[in-house]
Amino acid sequence: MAEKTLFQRIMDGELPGDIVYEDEQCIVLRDINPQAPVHLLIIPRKPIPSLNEITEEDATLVGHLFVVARQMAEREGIARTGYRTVFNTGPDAQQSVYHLHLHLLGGRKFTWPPG
Ligand code: DGP
Repeated sequence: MAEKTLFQRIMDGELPGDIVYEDEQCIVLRDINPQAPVHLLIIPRKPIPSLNEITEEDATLVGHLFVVARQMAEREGIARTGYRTVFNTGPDAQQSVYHLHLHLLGGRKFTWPPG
């Protein structure tokens, strides 16, 4: 069997994690290495490695991750000022954990294009 990802181990209670929200489909953690005053990771319970592996069957789940991102943005007080949602996919995008996760970043002004 493939080794569990870090996020799977946090979800299974084997490692500590600052879980700020959870439901049947996903959990939300504070990023351990925040890149903005608000930096949350919205992680589906289903262990999909990256956006490269999603299928039509995952469409509702991926939509749910964005609904949760919107709710978290409101809860964190960044909905009005703005925020960024990011899926890093693969080596060029610096994906480091191969369990799909949506970054929600806010609380500061970002530049475009991203680095
Ligand atoms: P990515 O590079 O897109 O695969 O993002 C992985 C993120 O996971 C990165 O921003 C750092 C974060 N991270 C790594 N280890 C841990 C951990 O043990 N706990 C939490 N909460 N976040 C972690």
